[in-house]
Amino acid sequence: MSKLLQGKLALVLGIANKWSLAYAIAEAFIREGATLTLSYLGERQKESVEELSRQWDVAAVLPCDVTKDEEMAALTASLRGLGRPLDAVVHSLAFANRDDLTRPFVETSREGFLLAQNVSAYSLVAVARAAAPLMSQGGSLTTLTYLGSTRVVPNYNVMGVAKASLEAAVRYLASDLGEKNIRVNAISAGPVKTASARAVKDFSSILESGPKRAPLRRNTDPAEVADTAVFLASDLGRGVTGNVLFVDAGAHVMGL
Ligand code: IMJ
Repeated sequence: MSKLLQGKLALVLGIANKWSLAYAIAEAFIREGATLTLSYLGERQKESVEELSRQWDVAAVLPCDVTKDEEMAALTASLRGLGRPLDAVVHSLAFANRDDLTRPFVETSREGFLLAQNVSAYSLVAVARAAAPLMSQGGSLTTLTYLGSTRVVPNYNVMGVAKASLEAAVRYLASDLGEKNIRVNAISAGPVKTASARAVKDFSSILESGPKRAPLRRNTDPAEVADTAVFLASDLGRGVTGNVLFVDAGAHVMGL
């Protein structure tokens, strides 16, 4: 069978290590024949992303701090330098102050609120603006979200509000960019033990609920999140935009 992303150029933002959802997505994109460009945040991640990228067909490893307009402009310039159109972008990044994910939400400071919004939600708009001019043949922009955007999940707090904003941005970007045949979607993944989640208090007990509560009676596997990202980036997803797709073993449908 022909590969789903053969001949496509993709940018994946948000690989921190092998456990990142972005890493599973990069692996699946490679499996399906895509050429990758990867981004890293700061010098500390540079080495580890470059190290991980050596096993793949990677066209470029580029710096990208989504809070800096000059780095977004440099990202566009570097991608343009590759001399071929960009087909797909995966945005898999978020940040909130750790304190804001433990203290009661009502105690969130203005600064902490704006930080979470800036890195976790506005960054999708910044990435869309940086990438859209390069998607001359249309394209796909996919972000990662979580159920805490629409339901209260203990401790998710300021990230829940940022994810609500992110999901709304998905819809407005889909509306703006649709005329260029650029599709914008989010994948709402069930809990996965990534570096972002490991820091969460009682994460093990959250993972214990999957096999008991989820319709599929198990937790979410990063590989199935990645396969949905492949679908959205591929021609099979051509009619899908402005959507939030749950890849969570069905957990979101349950009332109790
Ligand atoms: C995060 C906090 C509270 C509950 C949580 C999570 N649950 C899940 C997560 C149930 C699944 C992970 N998640 C979906 C996230 O979006 C995490 C974002 C995040 C994590 C950290 C930890 C370390 C830090 N800042 C962070 N910022 C965002 O300093």
